Parts: sequence; C-alpha cells; structure tokens
Amino acid sequence: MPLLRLLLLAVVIGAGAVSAAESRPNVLLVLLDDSGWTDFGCYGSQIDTPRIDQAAREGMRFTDCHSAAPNCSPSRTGLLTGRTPSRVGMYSYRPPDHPMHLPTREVTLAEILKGQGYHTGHFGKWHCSTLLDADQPSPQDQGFDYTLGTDNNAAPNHLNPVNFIRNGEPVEKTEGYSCQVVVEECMSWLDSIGAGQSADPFFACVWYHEPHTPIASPPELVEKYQSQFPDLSQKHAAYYANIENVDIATGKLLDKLKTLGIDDDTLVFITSDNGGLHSFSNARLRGKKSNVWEGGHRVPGIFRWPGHIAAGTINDTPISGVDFLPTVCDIAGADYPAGVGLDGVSLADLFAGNADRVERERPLYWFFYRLNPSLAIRDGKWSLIADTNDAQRPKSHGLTAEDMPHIKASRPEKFLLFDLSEDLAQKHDVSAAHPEVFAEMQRKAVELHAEVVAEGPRWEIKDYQGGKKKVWDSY
Ligand SMILES: [Ca+2]
Repeated sequence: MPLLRLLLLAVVIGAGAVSAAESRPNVLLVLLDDSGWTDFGCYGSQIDTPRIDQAAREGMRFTDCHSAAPNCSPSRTGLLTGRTPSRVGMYSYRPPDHPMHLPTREVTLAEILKGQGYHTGHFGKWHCSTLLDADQPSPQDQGFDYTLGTDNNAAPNHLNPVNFIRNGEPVEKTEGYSCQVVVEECMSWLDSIGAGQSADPFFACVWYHEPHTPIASPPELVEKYQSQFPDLSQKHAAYYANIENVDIATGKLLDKLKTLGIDDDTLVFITSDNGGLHSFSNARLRGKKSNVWEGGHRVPGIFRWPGHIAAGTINDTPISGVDFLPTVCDIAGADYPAGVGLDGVSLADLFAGNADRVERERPLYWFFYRLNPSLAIRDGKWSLIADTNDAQRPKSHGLTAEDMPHIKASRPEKFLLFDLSEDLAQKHDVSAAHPEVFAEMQRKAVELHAEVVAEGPRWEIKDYQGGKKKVWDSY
C-alpha cells in the first residue's frame, strides 16, 4: 500500500476512534417533580442551590425551557420518546393502576442507548406504567437495566419511603430522604458498572420525588429558612428546604462524576417535569402545574458538558423535553427511532455554537385535556392558547372511559394570542392586532391537534371510575 494511502488510512482510523469515544458520552438526566422555573438561585430564587447554580455556570442555562406537558406522566413520556405525549396516548395525569401507560411499541431513549452499548439505569419516580403489573411494560421492558423507585409519589412522604421497588421487587425498608436515597443508589450503580473504567458509557435517569407533595425536608434546613425569612410560612420553609436538599443530593452526584474522572464525558441535563404549585416557583408567569399557561410548563433547563458546551452561557431559545431524545441521539451517533414522527429537534448545534436558533417543522405543542384552556402552541415569540370543543363537559381527575371518544373528536376553539416578548404573563390577548399571525397560528393548532389525537391510542378503561366530575377552569 502506498505510504500516503497508509497515512490517510491511519488518520481516518484515528479520527474515527476519537469521534467514536467522543460521540458516546455518558448521559445523566436529573428531573425534579413539580419544580417551577424560578426555584433555583440561578433563576432568581432566594432558595440556596449552590451546586445547581454551579452546574449552570459550567454549562448552558435555558430561560425558555419547557416540559413536554404540564403534568407528570405525559411530561416523562415526552422526555423518553421525543414525541408529544398525547400522540403516544399519555393524555393526562396517570392515576394508580390505570390502564393508560407508555406503550411498549414506543421506542424510548433507554432502548436506543442500550442498543449503542450503554448501561441504563432509572432511579426515583417512574409514573409511566404500574410497576408490579405484569400486563404493563416495566422500566426494564422500556430499556432500563437497573431500577430503583416508585410508581408515583414517595409514600408516606420523602422521609423513609415505604413503597420503593428495586428491579421489580418491593424493598422492605428504605431509610433517608428520597432524593438522597436515589442518588446513593445511582452512585453505587455507577461503581457496579465500572463507570470511568468501562469502555461502555451509561444513561442514568435520576428522577427525584421532590418537591412534589407530600413533602418531608431535613429539620435543620427548614429551621434555617424560618430564621432567615421570619415571614415565610412553615409550609414554604419546608418547600425551600426540600429544594435545597435536592441541590445537596445533586452536588453529590456531580462530585461523583469528578471522582470517577468522567466529568468531561458526561452530558448532564437538569430540569423539571412541570411547573410549580407556588407563585414564587412560577414568578412572572400565568398559571401553575397542569395549566397550559406558561406557569404550567416553563421549567428550569440546565445542560452541562464541560469542553463541549460553552460554560456560563445563557440561551433564550424555546426548547422542550421532547428535544432531549433527538439531541442525545445526535450526540451519541444513534439513529432516530424508525417509522415514527418525532416532535422534538436536536439541540446539538446550539451546544456546539454552530447555531443560535433551532428550526422546527412543527410548533411546540401542549395538550392537557382535563383543564380549560387545554391546548397551547408556541412559535417564536407567539403563544396561542385554546379550549377544545369539549371544554364545558364535566371531567374527573383521571381519564375515564367516556373521555376517550371526546378526546378523539376534540378540536381547538376559543383562541387567544399572546406575544411573550412583550407579555410574559399572558395578560393581553393581541389577536385583533395581529390577524395574520392569529389566523396562521390557529391553522397550525387545528392541524397539529387533529394529527396528534388521530395517532393517539384509544384506551380500554373498564374499572376506573375517576371520582367527582367538574369543569376544570384555569382562566
Ligand atoms: Ca410533576
């Protein structure tokens, strides 16, 4: 072989080896439960979150980051599939033992990364199926090798929870605060798979139960906030302490990456599954958890990957939980799931500094059928809010059999248009001042909603009654 060709080959092999190693970073997804966009110091909160703030300083902090839905189960579904949750059939909150779940046929990010040779672990709240129901897919069925966590909330609260399940087996006794327990388990798992030494990377989901109610927080932290802010209620002091406890746990996890020497090889994403319940958690926004107003789904969004994402950057691009799967696929060199429409787009070019905006074929979209308004789309600075034609029908807290045909036949109506660049609080409907934008946004909302509900599965709901019915209004 001529020398030049040999040299070229060596260069190509060398480049390939480097990019293969670089293109399979570890991925750590840290998810809070019900934390709004202003619960961390770096987003203006008075709660002490030094470790999360440090992660933000070392990475890219998004100010316009959204959960895929304004509620737990659908939002988690969006993160794992890159698809808008109603398209997958997660139309709503998932009550215990409910037939609605993340279907087996969906390709999750854990399955994709497992196919790329990743170790996969899930720690904390799952809420995508019933864990001990053989008829529903477990996290293992969705691509996770190792799991410790719960169906839904930690019970009776975050301290010494009694309902943890490890790899399909109920755990007899769990001691400590839930966030610390799941982080300790994740760190042991990292040791067990030889993280830092193994050639194979990992994908770890650390999905805290905090700060979802019922909360329990270390008393010394509660006292600290009570003395620091004498006017703060006991309930709010406990909430502040809850967030700080999560920050301490997250700090341990980040220290572990450093100890293992994999800090630069790990993409970390810190976010929440929906907006908060308290007004201080959703500062300057309209609405709260479960609403399609900004307060229901604008969440913290911090990406950290030293050496690959410029430190100390603040980005105001609108992004969503559905972007996580395509982003990680791009970075890990994995193919997108075949034959399914993704709603998210890759953020890899934003990270690399190759773009300052992302191009979307479809606007961002949120649908939560129980609440009025029930639908929102977002295109640039424009936010369109709508009811569906089903708005005035009384509904139960969870999805019932009679809801299914109504969801399938639903269409948006009663539209409002907001310019978020001028009116983040969504107080002033500007539809009359911008008739062309308004018409175009309505057209997009109607088209996208029709497509989503046509694709979403129809659940057979036999036993679940749903309880008291009412019209759920958030205007
Ligand atoms: Ca939640």
